[in-house]
Amino acid sequence: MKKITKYFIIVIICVAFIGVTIPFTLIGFKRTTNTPGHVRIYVNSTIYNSLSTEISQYYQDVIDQGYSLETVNWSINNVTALRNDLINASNQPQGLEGAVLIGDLPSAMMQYYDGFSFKNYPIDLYLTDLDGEWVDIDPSDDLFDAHNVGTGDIYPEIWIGRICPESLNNTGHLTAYQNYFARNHDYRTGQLSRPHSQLVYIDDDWATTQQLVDEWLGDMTAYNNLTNVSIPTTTTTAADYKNRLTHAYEFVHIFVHSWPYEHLFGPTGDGTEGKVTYNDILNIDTQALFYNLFACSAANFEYRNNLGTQYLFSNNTLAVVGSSKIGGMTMNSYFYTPLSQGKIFGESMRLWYWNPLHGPSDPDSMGMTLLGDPLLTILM
Ligand SMILES: [Ca+2]
Ligand SMILES: [Ca+2]
Ligand SMILES: [Ca+2]
Repeated sequence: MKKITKYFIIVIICVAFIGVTIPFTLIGFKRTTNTPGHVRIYVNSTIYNSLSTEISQYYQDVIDQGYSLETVNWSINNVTALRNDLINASNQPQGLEGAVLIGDLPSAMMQYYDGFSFKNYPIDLYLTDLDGEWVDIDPSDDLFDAHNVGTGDIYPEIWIGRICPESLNNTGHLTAYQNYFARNHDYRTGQLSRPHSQLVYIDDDWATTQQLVDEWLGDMTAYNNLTNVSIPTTTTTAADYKNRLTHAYEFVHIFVHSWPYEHLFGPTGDGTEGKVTYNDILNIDTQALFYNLFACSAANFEYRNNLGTQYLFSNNTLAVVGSSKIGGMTMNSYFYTPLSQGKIFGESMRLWYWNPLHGPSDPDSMGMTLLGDPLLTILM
């Protein structure tokens, strides 16, 4: 019951903030295996040669992890072609566990009505649900309008993660790629590590009662060493959060109202307790390796200078989970428990989508996105 209570509180907050309504349905939970499978690494052809050293090292690191894989030099700017390639790969005898997208690779765009107007957002569920049906009622706009069971189901069969700094205009892209793969290798070889700990930072509207805070914390099942910052016992502000970004947590999970390019602290997202902009993330010496942003639209990776991409290509970051639209991750244990068992980020995210309340039929889940290397674990 408590999950449902939490759900309604979140719905009330979101309705008050942006005026949407959210249905939910009960679904089953899918099981999976632990054996490393087959992976495809797509690299945008425009950066393939300049990143050949980094790609070679990464390829070897993933082989060492036990996966079989192939690298694809990709040049078609058409997301349907990319999905068809994934479907074709999944139908081969070796199957397909997931894909890593390096560089500016195409994404599907979805349209929805938020109660005031139509909004668009990039939807990577299009590339992971390989047997569901995606409907574009008016194909001339290239915006999907509906997602149905089709001949399969609406749940993801595979996972993907994107590694692309090219939406940032304050960062050199080639250097950003090179630095990212350097620290990725460092993490995999034990040269980059943090105390196994998590900061859970909960701004006002997700911390209205201690019971609600306790429910959020109860779902943070990947770490025993939790630091919780939430009202009423502490003060949650932009200044305090920016300070804590310089502390050596392994994982930061934040709940805060946001636009794609800034966090807005304070009740209703009015920003009265300060803002954290994408330039702040660039300029702060951020220490964490992983982020989960319960921060509307922060992971809209098609948006210029979006926060999710800025976090990913800041100092030490390896992976960022967030939403490309209104919404964020609820029922977090379905993500964190697989992580705590050593499952990779991509598979943990895929399993989260199979949770019984907030899977792909929940509009607040449809924008959930993984930025960074989906093959990492928190136990490497
Ligand atoms: Ca359309
Ligand atoms: Ca499916
Ligand atoms: Ca606050």
